[in-house]
Order: sequence, then C-alpha cells, then structure tokens
Amino acid sequence: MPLICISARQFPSDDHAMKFLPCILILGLTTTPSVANERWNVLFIVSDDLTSTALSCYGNTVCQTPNIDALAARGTRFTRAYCQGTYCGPSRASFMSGYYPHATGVLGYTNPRPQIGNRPTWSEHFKNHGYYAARVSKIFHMGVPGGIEEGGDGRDHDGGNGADDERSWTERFNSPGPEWKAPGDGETLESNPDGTRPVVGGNTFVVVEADGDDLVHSDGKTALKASQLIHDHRDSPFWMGVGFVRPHVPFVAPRPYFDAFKPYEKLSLPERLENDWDDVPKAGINYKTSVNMKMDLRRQRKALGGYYASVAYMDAQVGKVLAALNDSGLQDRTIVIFTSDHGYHLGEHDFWAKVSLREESASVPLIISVPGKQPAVCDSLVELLDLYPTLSSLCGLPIPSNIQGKDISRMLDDPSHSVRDAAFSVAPMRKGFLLREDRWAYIQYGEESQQGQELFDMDNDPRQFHNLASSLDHADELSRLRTNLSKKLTTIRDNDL
Ligand SMILES: [Ca+2]
Repeated sequence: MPLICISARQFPSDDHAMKFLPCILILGLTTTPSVANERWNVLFIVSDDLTSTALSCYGNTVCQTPNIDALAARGTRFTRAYCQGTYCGPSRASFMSGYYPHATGVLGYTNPRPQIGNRPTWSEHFKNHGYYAARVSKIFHMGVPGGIEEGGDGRDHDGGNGADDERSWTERFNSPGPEWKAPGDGETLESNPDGTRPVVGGNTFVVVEADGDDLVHSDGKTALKASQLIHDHRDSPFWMGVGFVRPHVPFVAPRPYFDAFKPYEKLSLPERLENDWDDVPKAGINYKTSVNMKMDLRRQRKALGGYYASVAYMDAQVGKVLAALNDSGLQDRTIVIFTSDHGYHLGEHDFWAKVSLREESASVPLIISVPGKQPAVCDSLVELLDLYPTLSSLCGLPIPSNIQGKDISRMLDDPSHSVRDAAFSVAPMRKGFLLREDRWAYIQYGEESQQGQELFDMDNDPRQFHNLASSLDHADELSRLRTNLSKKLTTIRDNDL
C-alpha cells in the first residue's frame, strides 16, 4: 500500500495563485482535506517591553531563553526589526491597524477604530477570510499592571480589556493576575533611596520574587488558555494573538526564575561613558534614568536581575505554547511569529525603560518561523508594520491596498532580500522621530528639529556614544537624512484615512 506524505516543506510560499498543500496521507485512497484545512494557522506571540538584548539567541550570555532560541533556530531571526512607536499604545495600534502612528494620529493609549472606520485590522482581515481570530491577554494596549489586576474570571464580560478592539476577534480572553500584589519578597527600586517606600503598583520599577508557581501570574494563565485554544481549534484555521505582559514592570516571577541572576551584585551593568550626556539634546535624555529614579548601583543591578527573571519566566510560557502546538500536531501547519511591542533600556547611557529612540528601545526582537523554510538570520531593515501584509501574503490572503507596511515574505526564502532603505519609528511623547538606515541612525526632536538632533554612525559607534549631529564632517549626511525624514512623514500622512 503506497504511503506518500507531501510535507509542509513543499508548500509554495510566495505564489498567491497556488493553493497550499497540507500533509496528505495516501493510504490506498487519496483523501482530500476540507478547504478550511488548506490554510496556515498564524500564532502571533508578542511580549511586552522586551529588548532583544535580553535574549540568548540575540547574544545575551547571562539571561538564557531556550524556548525562544529554539523558535529562532527553526525560523528566520531578524537583527534589524523596528517598532513604529516606542511605547505600547502607538506601537500596537500601528501593527494591528497597518498604519503608522502619524497616519492614524493614534499617539497614545487608544485603539485605532475611530480612525480606520470599517477597514479591517490584521486579525480582523483573517477573520473576514474564515479564520477563527482570538486574542489571549494583551494585543492592543492594556494597562500593566493596572489592567491585569482587573478582570474577574478573565472573560471579556468582566472588563479589563484596555484599548482593545472587539470586532478584531471571534473570541477574546483576559488573564488577570496579582502583579505587584503577589505574595513574596517585594522591593520598590525606583524613587526609594532610603528604602521606606512600600511595594507599589503603576509604571514603577518593582521586583517581586513571588511565592507559588507559574499559574499564579497572568502569563502562566495566558499560556494555559492559549494551549487549550490551540487544541480546541486544531481542525480549523486560526489567527491567534498571545500577549505576554512580562518583562513589563513590575518585575514579578516565581522565585526559581531569579536563581540564575543571584547574587545580583555579580550582574554586569552596561558600559558607561563619562560625560555621556554632554552631546545629548535635552529631549534625548530618557524619561527614566538612574538619576531621576534615584537608583544606586545595587538597585540598578537588582532591576537588571528582576528584568531577566521576568524574561526567563516569559520564555518558559512561550515554551508551553509551542509545546501545545507540537502536541496538537499543528507545528507543520502553523506560522509562528515572536516579537515585542518595542525595546527597552537596561542602563545604557543610564537610561531605563522605553520611549527613547536609541537602538535598545526602538529595535525589537523578531522571529518568523514558517514550516519547511530554512532557518536564517536576516539583517535587512524591517518594521512591525510589515507583519500584516507579510502574513496575508504567506497565507494566500489579499493584501489590503490601504495598509502601509511592506510584504517581506521573500526574506524568508532569501535573507539578503531587502524592501526598504530605512526603518521609521516615533516617540510621540518626545515629538521624536527615528530614521534608521543601514549605517546611520538619525533622531530628530520636533518636526523642524527645534528640540535637537542626533546622528550615530552605527558601523563605528554601535552603542551610540558619539552624537555626530554637530560635526561639520557630517553636515551633508545630516542634511540628507533630515530631508528623507521629512519626506517619510509626508508619505505617511498621504493615506486614505
Ligand atoms: Ca509595552
């Protein structure tokens, strides 16, 4: 009896006209799977406030992330992926809607529906094409920790949806957790020089070495729910958004995840340069620094350890979801994306957290794994905005003509392929703009650069210690980049909204 398996390795990836061929077992009779089964699933995993520098697959030698590394080992890992807004609200509204923040004007913590009208979001586009579209926890903006502390049983009738967009989903699920209130050993590191400030909520650097297991916390519940949904929907195509809230503050995780980073005194802080701020415009000094947070070296090292423990915990939850995919037999039928909404500073230039347009904050980890494609590392410039058109292309759906990202799917076959000369990101809070080319990073504060400019030679100064914006030797480069940034903003604003 012939046994023929046409594996996912033979799937066409770029030719929209061709139908995907699922794994067909021919046992005497040829069985034809249902139409619904002929499509890839999309599993979109997004961490919150995760810098690529904290992942071992991006070179970190202290914080080990074996599960994300395993995904990178079978997918394409992008080394130059950039968010379009350097904090949650604008970044998430952008990659879900398909528009740059300055196209929709969503520069804060709201969902983009009033601006986009009936135009489908990324998940809604898949839903409109017959996919089951679900989110578990944070995909559009949701307050952390505030929004995670709400939520009753975690179903949408109980609130806790943040800036969500209901029509983007077939179903949606929240994952409430205790956050900073979790029982354990907690310490507030920020604005607490005399150690008398209690553990608090809000956007504050707090570390909690928590009692109990993974399921006490939001991300553990998210992994469990996502695993159940994968199993329940294994017979129909799905677009599933799985949003983990760590390593966003508070840095809370079960105790065992902290062990690898203790004692905290042994952790190395990033290299600092004396008088590093002397050539930084005032608008370029990040909103959180070692100085204004009043964090001494002990607190800084503990912040780093707490962040790493949160990353290790989040990585373990990623592993559970990927294991569920494998156990359900869907690994060969599912495209997996792993990324973050923006990056994060862990003490570089004495900056902490997000918002900044420097490399650690504006770049994001990005891994795309398509079954059957060769693993690769891609150094081409890409944007989170590219995910919507790229996944539409990979899944054989039309790419809506209105959206502003680019189809990067060819990079998954040919990592030398390139679609843009520069990536673009904004820090609305600072009226800041970043144009990131292959060699140059140009940052401008104010649309007429009223609040200053920064120019970095990323080949010779990858840590961005030397602002060349006032160097006469680089006047032509500065002028060219400034003109290109102005053109980019004009292009972004020329849209159908
Ligand atoms: Ca975030």
